[in-house]
Amino acid sequence: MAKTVADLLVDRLLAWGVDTIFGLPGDGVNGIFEALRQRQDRIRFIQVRHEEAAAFAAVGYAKYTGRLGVCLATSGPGGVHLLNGLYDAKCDGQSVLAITGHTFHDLIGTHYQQDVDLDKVFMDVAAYNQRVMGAAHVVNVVDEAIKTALAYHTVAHITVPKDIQDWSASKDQTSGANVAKHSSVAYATVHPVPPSEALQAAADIINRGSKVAILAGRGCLDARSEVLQLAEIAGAPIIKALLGKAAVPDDSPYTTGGIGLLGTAPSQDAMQECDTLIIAGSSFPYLEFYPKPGSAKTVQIDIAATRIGLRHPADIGLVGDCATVLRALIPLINRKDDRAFLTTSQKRMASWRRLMEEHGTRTDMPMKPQVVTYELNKLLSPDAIVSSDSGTIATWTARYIDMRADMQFSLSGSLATMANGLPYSIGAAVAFPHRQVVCIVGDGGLSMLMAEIATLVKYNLNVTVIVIKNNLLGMIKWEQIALEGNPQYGVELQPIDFAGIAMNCGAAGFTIERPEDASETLRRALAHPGPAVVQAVVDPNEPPMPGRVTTEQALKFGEALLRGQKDAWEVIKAVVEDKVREVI
Ligand SMILES: Cc1ncc(C[n+]2csc(CCOP(=O)(O)OP(=O)(O)O)c2C)c(N)n1
Ligand SMILES: [Mg+2]
Repeated sequence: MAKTVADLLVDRLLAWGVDTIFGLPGDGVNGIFEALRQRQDRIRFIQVRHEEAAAFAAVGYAKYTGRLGVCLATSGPGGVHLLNGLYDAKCDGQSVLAITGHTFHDLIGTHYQQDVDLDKVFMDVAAYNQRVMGAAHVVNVVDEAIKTALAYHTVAHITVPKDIQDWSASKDQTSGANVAKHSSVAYATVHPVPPSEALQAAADIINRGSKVAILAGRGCLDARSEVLQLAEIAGAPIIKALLGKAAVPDDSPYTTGGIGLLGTAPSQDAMQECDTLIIAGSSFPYLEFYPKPGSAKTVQIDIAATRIGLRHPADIGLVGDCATVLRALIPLINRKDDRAFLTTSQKRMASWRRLMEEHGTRTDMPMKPQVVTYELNKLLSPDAIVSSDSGTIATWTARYIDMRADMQFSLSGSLATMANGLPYSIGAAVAFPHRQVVCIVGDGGLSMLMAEIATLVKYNLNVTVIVIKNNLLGMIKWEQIALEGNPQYGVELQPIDFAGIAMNCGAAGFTIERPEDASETLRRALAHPGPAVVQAVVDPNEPPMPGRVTTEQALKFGEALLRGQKDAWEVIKAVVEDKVREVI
């Protein structure tokens, strides 16, 4: 029997090495599902409960494996549901291929059922975006889509009208111009090496600096030893953007941890005091955390030429991947004898760690959220894969979960969406069934895609979900109070029994309410074979204070309290207690 367009599509995915697809079926992709059914021994279909989760799972898969993530959704609503996850891929530079169906090819544009031109809908999110027109077209289009996603670390999308999926290759009308088998799966990666003059100019800047700092981002995830070597030679503290959290381990004496509102005070101090900054593989977005323009000479390394000078004026840009560029740059750098800048950072980091320990070991009731991440940190495996969501949980995760050995971490960095954490962990656990996978999420974020707990159960994925339950869209509460000076509004959540939901889905469910139970319950949950959900009931008034509070933030805080913030006294108490702990 001649192959259908769908057969050709799936065979070509196989030829590219695709072995996993996340998605949800529908009548607009039934042809593709039949092709997948026939090849299920070679390509896994992971069925999720919401297409947004399929796209997030594909992003998680791409982030943790470095491979192409693939998601599949039906025409119309299924495709529309993918959108948020695809933007997450685009914003965080992940190679993701989205495949969707369309309505019958000869009814497109006639208000027929599910007649949504997803290729038009995805025009902004997808760097490659095509409608398949027949059997002679599909292979070429798949090749180009995958090459674009891989080469530009971004999103590609192909949509196939449902009837065309069933068209037989032998009956296809080909144009005379298309030569069969002209396109291939050969893929060559780009390895630019900057010219030696640029490397020397960058080295001169670094050699002249007396307070050198490194901002390491996602681009350094594969350049750990090079970044550490550079830090050692240049006597430079390594400040980590959140997506670069796993670039160097947190127990390294060279790192001051994260930067930004959820970062550390020593990172912020190093950033403000340095006279030379090396930005390596990061486009950390918050401009106010960089040194004042003009105050630090800056060398920037990035794989994308367009990102040089994007957030902070660069004196020299070096285009290439961080490992390659650093290997070429390091021999040109003189070892700095003056280690004062580094040792100051190290001393500050030691007191920051004491402060974190102080917060993490609090015994108050209601339990402080930091207690959960502090205890969890001690229990994670040296190769654990951790994901998180946007919210105050990102702060507790950023500050308390240390990267060690081969651990990996991600969240939605530039899109900063909620609800990605659980699906990311699906992508991770499918790719690495024998590693510990943990997601740390908020009650707001988890409730958005809560049905994916059933996906964990369906595939018996070894994922531990830690939900920090403050019955709040906590981050927004604190933004309203501390950044806007307004009393909180619209942020309270109807409480959900997540442990009960988990058990009703067939997963294990645990609850922690008391700090003294945290360690033991987390240990049991992590040891549970298969999916487990731990709900940790925490103090809704614990603020995710920045490492350094600005006067403006303090004033806004006061303003909100005066203007009728509810539980004002509880809020003041929590903030004052945190502040007192900082100074004693
Ligand atoms: C999809 C989406 N909607 C809204 C927001 C805005 N937002 C950012 S954090 C947050 C609150 C998150 O609440 P929760 O998951 O409970 O975490 P918490 O802050 O309470 O720790 C909201 C609403 C967002 N980032 N993404
Ligand atoms: Mg919450």
